[in-house]
Amino acid sequence: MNGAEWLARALAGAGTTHVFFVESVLRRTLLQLGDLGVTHVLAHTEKAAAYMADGYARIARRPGVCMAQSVGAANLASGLQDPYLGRTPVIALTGRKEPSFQHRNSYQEILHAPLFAAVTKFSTPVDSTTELPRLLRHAWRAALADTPRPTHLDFNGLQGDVIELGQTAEPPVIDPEERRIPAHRPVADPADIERAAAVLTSARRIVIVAGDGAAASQAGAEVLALAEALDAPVATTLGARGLIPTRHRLSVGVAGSYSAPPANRIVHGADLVLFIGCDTGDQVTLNWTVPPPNTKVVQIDADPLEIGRSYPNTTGLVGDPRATLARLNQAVGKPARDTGFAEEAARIVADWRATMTPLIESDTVPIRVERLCAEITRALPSDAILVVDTGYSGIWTGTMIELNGAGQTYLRAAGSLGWSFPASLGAKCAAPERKVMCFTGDGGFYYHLAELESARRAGIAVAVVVNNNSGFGQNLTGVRRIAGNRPGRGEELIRFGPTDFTAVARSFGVRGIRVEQPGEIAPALADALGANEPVVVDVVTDLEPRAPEAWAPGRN
Ligand SMILES: Cc1ncc(C[n+]2csc(CCOP(=O)(O)OP(=O)(O)O)c2C)c(N)n1
Repeated sequence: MNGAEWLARALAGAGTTHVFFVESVLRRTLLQLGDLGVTHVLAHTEKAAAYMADGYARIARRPGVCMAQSVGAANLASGLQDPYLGRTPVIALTGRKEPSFQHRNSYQEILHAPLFAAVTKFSTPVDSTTELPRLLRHAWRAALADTPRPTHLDFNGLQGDVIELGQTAEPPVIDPEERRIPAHRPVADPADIERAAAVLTSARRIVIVAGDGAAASQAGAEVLALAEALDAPVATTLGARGLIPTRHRLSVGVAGSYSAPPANRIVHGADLVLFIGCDTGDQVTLNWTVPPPNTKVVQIDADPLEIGRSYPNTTGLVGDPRATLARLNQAVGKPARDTGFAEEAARIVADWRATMTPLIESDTVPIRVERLCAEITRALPSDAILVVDTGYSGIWTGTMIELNGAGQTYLRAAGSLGWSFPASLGAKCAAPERKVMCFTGDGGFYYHLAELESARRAGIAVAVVVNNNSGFGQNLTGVRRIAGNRPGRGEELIRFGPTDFTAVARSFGVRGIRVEQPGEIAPALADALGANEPVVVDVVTDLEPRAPEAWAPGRN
């Protein structure tokens, strides 16, 4: 068969239900995919197509595929930064002009390899169709292996057409076993498990910090079982928000720089920290101050390179978090525990929650974001997917929205402003039966407004909640710090709007609901979540209120 048919059959056979692209690329393949029942979602920018594939992959737990022609490759590569940092298996397919066009000032084309080097685990040209099966299988395997991350195939032909037209005799199969994230579940060495169990049971003030790797491993039940056995409070990374029920007596919330005060205070007060599938990077550790650098650590990670990366005093367990925890839980058993630390942690959390109650219940106008978050908690169905943007959108939702730890999924941007709206569209494609809500600031929403048209055309029913405060709210604090205290100075760097996003939505044929009064939030959310079409809920808020601020060592 020709390369187009091979590729379409191989992708469909691997369980791919949607691909995301910008014309003009792999036209024959896309038509074949359509014939095989795979939906091709035409996006308006390559970056959005990459984000859609990212959201898709995280929910489908299989690689997400995005495509662009040669001139779109740079845009597509820029969209891979977030899945690279977020550890998502996205497979990028690009066209590249034929060898006879190289090194002679070709129109529209620069070297692709350097663009993809920083944002992929594996990137290679595909020069002939006979090489396509081997290289796609490798790109697929590499995207899923160990730490999942994007991979890239650069097809011969401006639109990949040379590869589409050539012939291959290989069967159109990527992997005889359909693999999902995590592709493998190795269990740590039994001797290491016994050693870790002994270290854990002999420590008194233990805190668990569960990370995105624990979420990817779907280790929530095992984390909770160990926490209960050890009476250990559980903090999470932002990406693992909702791994355990956020209202559980042992849940202390998100730790690090995007957090409310309790978690950092409690992690900092521990004698021993158990990191589970957690990268110990600057965000979750508040620049390696929470916990302090010489803290005693036990760490479970599928990637041996992560063990002790930032905390040298570490006992390591190399293995899949869920599979390894299942054994560790057996080894730990039900030891007698001093419940003092867990009780102290619960008091810190309860005291903080009490300070938030008036804001959560606030009836003031402009609407308080704490109130908006509380209404979202009430509105989210028990199996909803919440996709959130970076910056304040991450902090507000990660500190103020409660999740049930049993069916609800929280996806967050790994740092790129604007990621959440296209990613939420991909997430909905992967789980049409679940309700998907996107939470974004107006600054984030502006990036990919054009995808409102894609959502309407493709019938992707996402409820988009815009925290519309007419500016880059998160940056107000930083701008003031630089500009000094003169009223208004520096605000021109971060203010824009006001914009009525319901009018914007309507112009794309999408329904919008404007919310200006607190009492209007609940009916608007119910309406948007109940709809079988995309709906924009434009919530008018104020730039001024500050999101919860992380506790840092040395602070009261
Ligand atoms: C691609 C990119 N550019 C810039 C930033 C820096 N940044 C982080 S949050 C933020 C402001 C977010 O504003 P908005 O989405 O309106 O949310 P708000 O803070 O107002 O709630 C900016 C500019 C970023 N994270 N990503």
